[in-house]
Amino acid sequence: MIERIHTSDVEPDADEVAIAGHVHEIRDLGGLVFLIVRDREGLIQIVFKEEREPELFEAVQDVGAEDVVRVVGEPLESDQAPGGVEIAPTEYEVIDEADSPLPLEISKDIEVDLSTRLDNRALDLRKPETLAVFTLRSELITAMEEWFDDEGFVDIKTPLISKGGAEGGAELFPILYYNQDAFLSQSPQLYKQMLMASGYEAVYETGTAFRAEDFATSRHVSEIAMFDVELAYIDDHDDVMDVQEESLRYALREVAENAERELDLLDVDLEVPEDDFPRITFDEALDILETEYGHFPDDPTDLDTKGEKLLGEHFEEQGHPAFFVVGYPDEKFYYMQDVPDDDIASRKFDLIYKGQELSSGGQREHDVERMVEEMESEGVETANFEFYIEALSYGTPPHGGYGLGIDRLVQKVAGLDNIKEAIMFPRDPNRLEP
Ligand code: ATP
Ligand code: AMO
Repeated sequence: MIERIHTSDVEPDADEVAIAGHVHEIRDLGGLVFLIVRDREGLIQIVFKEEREPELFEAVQDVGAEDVVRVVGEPLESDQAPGGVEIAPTEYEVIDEADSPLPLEISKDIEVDLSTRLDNRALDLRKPETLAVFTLRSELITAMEEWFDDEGFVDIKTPLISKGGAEGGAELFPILYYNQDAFLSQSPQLYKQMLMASGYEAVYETGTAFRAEDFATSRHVSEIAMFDVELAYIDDHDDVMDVQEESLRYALREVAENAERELDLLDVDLEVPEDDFPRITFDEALDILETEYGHFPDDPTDLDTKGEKLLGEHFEEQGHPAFFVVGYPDEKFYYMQDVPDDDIASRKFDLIYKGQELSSGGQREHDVERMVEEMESEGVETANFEFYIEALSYGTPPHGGYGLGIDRLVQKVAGLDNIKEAIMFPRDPNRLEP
């Protein structure tokens, strides 16, 4: 490895250090050149003085923005340098030169539209604020996985290529699989459930789901990072919500504690929801919208974007950034348990976080006879689901689970306007590269 330390580890008055990174900024003041060098952990100032180091001073005249350089030198305390320390160089080397002009400014705080940023994503990803989003994202996923590992959940991987859709209705991307038609997976749901029948008891997957929806919103993408969970021997869907609530609280707490620098860079004051997440029925949700906001969703069986936002405001005012809506009347999917005489229409729930749906889940139907009846009444072609129906027919414990959109979680935690900012190389109906 090339010898170097991170800029954040440079202490004033330490012995000679070596750092390496991209040239973030160049300030030429005549007999004095300031280079601000950027690595993954931050920025550091290097001061080249003509009088003190004439040869290096001469060499640095040719430096360009975003060149990759390595500098060896003595760290000195300095009030005017970012981080309070600067380096007086004894060695300076350009490792690789950057072409110029750059299609996107990295160091200057210029508003650039999202589409230009995404067209030049590799450069945009260099910006400290963009990097902060992905450091935060990594922290969130690691924390989430840590919680499930500690609780004894099994880390699984389900196939991304399948013969049919998980939920039938949603749009699928067709692919050619050797000489037969297949689809990109829309959800690991059926496989998670099969694993419950197989006795795995509690599983999680950090995976990918594909949705061929034709959207133009700030919260939809075609390739989604999905955090899926399934657990067996539940009493009811409240057990599933408990798991989701505790794991999310833990992940947010970890990020609040470990990603202070990133939250600062993004100007986010992250509130960890320590109180129980409110759990309201769908009818109660409609009631709040109607009486408090005079809002009636167009489709009375679903919450619309505005409805979610208004409910988000309602609960945020009471100190609850996250809450569950339980029992959607339109979503008695064949796999959702529909308990006779239950006061809850179906055992499905959504988690709304900061005014946006973050996850969907519920208690599943584990009684195969009832499920097949439901499928037939919904007009689902049971022949396409033989593998699933069969897997569940040899004894299946009561179970439930959910899928959480990781990109939406990152979007909300990092305070981003658009979900695509939370994805390194996002896919939407109009974007297939980079
Ligand atoms: P899921 O599809 O998993 O339920 P979702 O958040 O996409 O998650 P939807 O029920 O599809 O949930 O959509 C929720 C809301 O998002 C809709 O009520 C609608 O207001 C809005 N929405 C969805 N698709 C579009 C679209 N193409 N254009 C504008 N708004 C949309
Ligand atoms: P659902 O279809 O609601 O549920 O998806 C779960 C969560 O995934 C996210 N999501 C999306 N994010 C970005 N762009 C999209 N196009 C998109 N579609 C969905 C949302 C959503 O809440 N099988 C069930 C889960 C389960 O019950 O286990 C499912 O996939 O955050």
